[in-house]
Amino acid sequence: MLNNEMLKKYVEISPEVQEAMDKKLPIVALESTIISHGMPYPQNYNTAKECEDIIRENGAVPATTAIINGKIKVGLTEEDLMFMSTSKDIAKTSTRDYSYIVANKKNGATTVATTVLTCSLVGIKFFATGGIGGVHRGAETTFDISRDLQELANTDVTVVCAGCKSILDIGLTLEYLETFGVPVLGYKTEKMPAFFTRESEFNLDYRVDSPEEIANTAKTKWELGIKGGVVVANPVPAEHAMDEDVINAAIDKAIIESKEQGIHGKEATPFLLSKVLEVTEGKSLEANIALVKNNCKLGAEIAKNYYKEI
Ligand code: PSU
Ligand code: MN
Repeated sequence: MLNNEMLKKYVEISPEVQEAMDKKLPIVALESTIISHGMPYPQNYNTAKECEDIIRENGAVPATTAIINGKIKVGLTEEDLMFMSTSKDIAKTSTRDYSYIVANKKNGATTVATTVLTCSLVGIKFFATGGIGGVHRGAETTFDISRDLQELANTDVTVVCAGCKSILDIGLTLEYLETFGVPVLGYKTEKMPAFFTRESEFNLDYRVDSPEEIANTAKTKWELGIKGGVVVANPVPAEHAMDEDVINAAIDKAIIESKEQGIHGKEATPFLLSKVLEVTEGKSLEANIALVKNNCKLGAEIAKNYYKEI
C-alpha cells in the first residue's frame, strides 16, 4: 500500500506484490545491484529467479526492486529481470543517486540502501540479500562508509545477510551499527559471519536459533517505537564456505590493486567484488549464490512468523 497518492506517480507495484499487500501476506524484498553489478550473466538471472522461487516455496511473496525508465518497481516481471541481468545501461543506485535516476527516467539497480528505502515507501518489512555494505578499511581517511548503514539505521526493515565481506572493516561496521541502534542477530552463530566464511574474529552480542525469535525481536523494537532496522547475520552454508586463507589472500590482492588503480567511491565495492571473483576463479560466485538463496529461505520464514501473529 502506498503511503500517499503522490507516490503513485513514482512507484509501480506488481500485481503479485499488490495482492500480498492487500491480504497482509508476508513479503520479502530483494535488491537488484546484486543482479546488475554483483554477478555475471547468466548466473545473475538464474539466481534472481531461483531466489524468488525459494521465497514463494517458503510461504512468502518476493518483491525484487529496481528503477526502470525512472519507475520505481516493486516486483519485477521476467522481462524486467532479464533486462536487469543483461543491460549495460543500469546505474548502481544508492540513496544519493535515487532521485536523479528517477527524475531523469534512467535505469537503476537498487543497493541495500535503496532497497530498504523502497521498502519504507511501500511498507515492506523484510529483505533478503547477500552482504551489506559497511565501513571500508581505511575509512578514517577516505570517509568511505556505505549509505546502507544509515538507511538501516533509519528504516524499519529486517535485513537477512551473510554478514559483510572483509573487503570492509567488520569491527568498525559493527561499531557503527551499535551507534545507530541496529541490533545484529547471529542466526545459529555467536560470531559475525564474513560472507564467504562462516565466522570472523568479531563476536556478536546475540545468537538466535529460530525465525520466531528474530520476528519477535523486530516486532518488539518497532512496537517500542525504536526506529530503524534489524540485521540478521546468517552464515554461508558450511558446504559452500570458502577457505579462509584463500579468500583473505584474494581480498588483500584486490585491495592493493584498487589502491594502485585509484578506485574509490561507488566503484570501490563492485571493483573489489569482481577482483575477488577473478582471483578465486569463480569459486566465490558459487558461495555467493548459495548464501543468497539460504538468506531468502530464512527471510521468508521470518516474514511468515511476523505476519502469523497480526
Ligand atoms: N556487498 C556484497 N555484495 C554486493 C554488495 C555489497 O557482498 O552485491 C552491493 C550491495 O548492493 C550493497 C552495495 O548495498 O554493494 C554497497 O555499495 P557501497 O559500498 O558503494 O555502498
Ligand atoms: Mn562507498
